[in-house]
Amino acid sequence: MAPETPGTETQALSNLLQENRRFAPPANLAAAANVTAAAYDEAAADRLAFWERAADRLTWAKRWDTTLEWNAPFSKWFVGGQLNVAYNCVDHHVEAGNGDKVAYFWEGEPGDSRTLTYADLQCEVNKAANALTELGVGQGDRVAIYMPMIPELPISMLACARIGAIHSVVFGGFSASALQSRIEDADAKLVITADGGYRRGNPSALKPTVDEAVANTPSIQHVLVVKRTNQEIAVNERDVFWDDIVERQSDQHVAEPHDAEHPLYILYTSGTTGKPKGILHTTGGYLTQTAWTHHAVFDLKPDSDIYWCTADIGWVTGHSYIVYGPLANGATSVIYEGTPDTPHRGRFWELVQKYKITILYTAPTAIRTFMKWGDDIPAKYDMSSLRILGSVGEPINPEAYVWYREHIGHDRCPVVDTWWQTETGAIMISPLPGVTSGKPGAAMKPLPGIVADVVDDQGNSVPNGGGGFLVVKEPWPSMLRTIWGDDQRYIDTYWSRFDGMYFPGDGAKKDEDGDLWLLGRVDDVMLVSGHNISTTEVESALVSHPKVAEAAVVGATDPVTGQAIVSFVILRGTAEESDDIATDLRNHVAKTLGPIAKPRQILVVPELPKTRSGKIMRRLLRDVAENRSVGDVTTLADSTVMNLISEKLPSAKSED
Ligand code: 6R9
Repeated sequence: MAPETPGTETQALSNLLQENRRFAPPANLAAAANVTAAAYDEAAADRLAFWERAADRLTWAKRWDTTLEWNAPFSKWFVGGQLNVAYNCVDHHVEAGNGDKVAYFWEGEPGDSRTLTYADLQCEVNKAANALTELGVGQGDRVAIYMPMIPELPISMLACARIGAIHSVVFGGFSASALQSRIEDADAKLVITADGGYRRGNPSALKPTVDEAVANTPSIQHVLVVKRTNQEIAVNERDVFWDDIVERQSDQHVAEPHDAEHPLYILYTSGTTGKPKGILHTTGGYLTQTAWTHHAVFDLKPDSDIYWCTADIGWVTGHSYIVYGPLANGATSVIYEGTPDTPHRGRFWELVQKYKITILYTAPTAIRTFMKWGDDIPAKYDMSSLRILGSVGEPINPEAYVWYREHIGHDRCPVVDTWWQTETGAIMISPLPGVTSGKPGAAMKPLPGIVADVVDDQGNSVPNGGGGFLVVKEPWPSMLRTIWGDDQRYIDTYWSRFDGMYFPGDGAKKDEDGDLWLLGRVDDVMLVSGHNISTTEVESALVSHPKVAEAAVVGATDPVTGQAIVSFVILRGTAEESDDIATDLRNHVAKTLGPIAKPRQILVVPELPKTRSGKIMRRLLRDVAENRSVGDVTTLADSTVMNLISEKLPSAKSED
């Protein structure tokens, strides 16, 4: 574990954290698993044949001629094939005799609920598809969707998919200018929205934001409005109400097949800088990989599982693992409209108990929040239905993983840490719950059919025990096809750092067994006395202290070491802030990772700045650590957080 000599290593990231805990798959789960270890060998023997078998799980109107056409970095999958995504997600299950099966148990934040069977979903999607056609939306047209987490959101997405219109879902927390720029970039014809949704106990308006955005977007012909909260809204000439136009449509609609490479949706990612990128996903490859990974990674048994992904549908996790993957597999899912603390901090566990949820997929940020709120809250609920737990969005700290296993999974449920991105469309690196002996904090291995590696800055594969850049070396079915309207930016952003390899922008390491650990965005890596140290490892070391619930670290300019590590920590519910906490934590990190990783400064803060999808925004913390005025906070979930943190500065506990 001794740090390498500065300057001599070719690897890009130090490997500091040691983790020896292992969790083998439960025997009964392994014995009945959808996917076994054989899948790795099968995919290694013939990768394209493996993906062909995955594609054959879907219903094709016309089978493809060529599995992959690869004109690097542009791919086409299942070329010549035709299928309809909405048919696969809905009609197929009704025709198979499962019309009465529940597709979605929907729970509103105020406690209202709706149950939609596959037959109900078919009627609703057909009516919405007919309404879109009446509104002049046709194949290839773009539809912006700006909605709360209500059933009309997946219904709208499926209606677009059905008629071959391209949806662009914009997260309901974004501002009018963010919505406007996304409408403009995609040149959308229609916006689908709602008067508002419920958040933190109150109706929260959406329609005024749409009105503001579309005042300047001449491409928008209509705004289709669902009434959710019945709050008062301005009504403009181009507005059409869902109740008026959708409800009077026929519930019959013939789903025409679309080309396998027909665009399915655009989803914008902001990244760290610049104009948002419109990530483009297409039809056949995307549905193949979302459906297969949902079947494999969550071991979904459509007849007995109740599956809940807590993400917002406005993010890729919701697209792939609330809408397309689960529906293609005929799953029964739960959708929840609101926040985990409304009306009380046990709301998630109340839902697990109420719906007897068997598979739960959530984010490390949520898990750390639950740790902070205290173990006693989940302990009040019956969680015995759970059998698999998933994590996505950020590296999961080993301590958060172990807490999740113990306090939510009662040591019975494997935890699958799933690495992927908006750009990859579907899960790429993850344990398989019936195969892998999990290590807390590790995403373990690329899934069968995925070829990923860790390379040094020259693009050479690092040996086991080494750290560097994560890359994907072969095309995969659900990969982004381009950035909407900007092929050159697609090439520059993802394919120019390493020749012939996809570079996602994340750091990673291979441990002694060759298993993969994600180490955060390479933009966040700290350079301390010549060592590249990942934020993830230091944060995980801090979270492994019994008093710490959450931590964020950044590198701040330092006259002696180049950069020095500055840590922001949130204490657990039970922990008291004491005078020696900073010394304690600094020593704890030094003991866990080595003296090189010892933070210069520890700040105890009440909150951390996060994006609306829960990722920590270290850029803003760097501003605080370097005493600059804080930069652009428009993508923060709560813009007041930075004031709370800055107030803590004078009392900064620094030692040397
Ligand atoms: C699905 C999603 C992608 C970025 C990605 C990485 C981080 C996601 C992770 C993870 C470590 C995991 N990320 N899952 N890091 N372990 N299991 O989150 O998509 O919003 O596009 O973010 O999130 O940094 O590059 P997206």
